[in-house]
Amino acid sequence: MGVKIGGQVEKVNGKELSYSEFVERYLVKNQPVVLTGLMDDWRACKDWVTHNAHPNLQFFSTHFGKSKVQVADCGTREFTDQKRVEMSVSEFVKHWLENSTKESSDSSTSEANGMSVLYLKDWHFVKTAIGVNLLYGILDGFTPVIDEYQEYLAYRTPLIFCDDWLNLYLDNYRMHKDPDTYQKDNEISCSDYRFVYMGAKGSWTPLHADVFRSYSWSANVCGKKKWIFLPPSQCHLVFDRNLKNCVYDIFDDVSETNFPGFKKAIWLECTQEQNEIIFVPSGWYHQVQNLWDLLLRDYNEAKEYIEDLRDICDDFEGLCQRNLAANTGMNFNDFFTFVSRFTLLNVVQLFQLLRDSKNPMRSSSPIAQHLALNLLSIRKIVLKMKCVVIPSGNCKFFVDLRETLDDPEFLKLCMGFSKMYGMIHKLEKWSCDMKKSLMVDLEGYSYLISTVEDLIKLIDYAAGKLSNNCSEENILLSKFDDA
Ligand SMILES: O=C(O)CCC(=O)C(=O)O
Repeated sequence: MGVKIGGQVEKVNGKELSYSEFVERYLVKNQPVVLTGLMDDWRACKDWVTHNAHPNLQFFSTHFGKSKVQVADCGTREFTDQKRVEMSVSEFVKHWLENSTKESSDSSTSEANGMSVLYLKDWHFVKTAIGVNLLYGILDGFTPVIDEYQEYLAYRTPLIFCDDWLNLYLDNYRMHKDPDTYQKDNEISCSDYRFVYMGAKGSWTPLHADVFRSYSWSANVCGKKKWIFLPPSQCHLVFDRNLKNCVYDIFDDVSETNFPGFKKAIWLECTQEQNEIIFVPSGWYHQVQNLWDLLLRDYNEAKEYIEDLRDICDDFEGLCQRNLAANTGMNFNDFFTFVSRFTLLNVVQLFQLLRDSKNPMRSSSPIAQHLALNLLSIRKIVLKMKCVVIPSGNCKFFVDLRETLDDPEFLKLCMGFSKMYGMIHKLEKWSCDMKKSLMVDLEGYSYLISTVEDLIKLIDYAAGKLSNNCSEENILLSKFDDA
């Protein structure tokens, strides 16, 4: 069954796109785009690529050879993903070089030779570049690499992608500490969402939408990639009749009986060239094929199995929550804490702005609009969480606003958040005395957030404050009313 391509993803010069244009044209409309011109000064583009535009595998072996990484075997399916194995970067590079030699000597593909195409995935490069060097420095009694790579900034996040709550949060808080699996500083299980991917021609990623239905961006440092996208409005078409199993490989022979909607799907396509960045909007399903060597960044059966487990398991919900945390980095409780803290961050910054009497435009300034829009988006998500029934024994949400304000980790998060928003909106010296802000503005307010309703109440309280300070034309407030 062929794949119907309805169009190409738009390509624009990132240097000529302002933050507000990006927000208006792509982020709010939730549309993909390829951006050029945003990687000019990246160290990765220099160090990781040879002068004849091949991946500099030697560089990786020499500098990160001992780093442990996850590698997907692209020829072997395991549940909804490819089978993963763990190996060192040196082992991965060795496999790559052996395969490419065989391929060029007999001019057939490695898969035809029965060799698997391996794809290094989800390498937490930013977090581990430091950790790895510290670790090996200690083990080997060897230090030069530490000094070099503690400072190693492989790339600079383009301004339009700086508003990144997940990574900001994970830089300040460790997400999920499951006592059974938690290993401090384990470079494979460390949680952040800044990955390097590295794979030879023929490596690929099965159809999926991104974790937490977040949006993401992906920069191609070397080689060429083909992306195929399906908008959220058509996602039901790649699921089976029960909306449970999703198509794994859209280029495989997809069974019409199992996936009756598949042939109706209309896809967007794009070839991502070297030094281009792709914006992957929220909830869009995508499949990715590597066309050259590059670097970057059944449920039905399972259902019966799950029902069996439910019967024999003493703490089925607890097990589900542990699995959720193991697979996505957050369980329901972690996610609630995450959104509660970000609600507080946005509220603090908004109150600070409203109090700034020197700025008469304060409530309609771009930064206030941005913060209000954030709160509005959180509110919509939290409203959906109201419908999720989690037995109370397994889900004790609890954020004490007063305690949070005394928490040095939260203070660091708040400073990072202020800095990020100051940068995005080009405000010099934008900072916020968060404790003062909240102590004054939340006086008399209940400090405990233990339910979804408490969080909605806090957001509405902030919206109320905003409306007292707002000019009539503030359209954001009317959106709160509609929410
Ligand atoms: O580049 C790839 O192979 C996959 C990237 C991807 O799908 C993602 O980051 O969500």
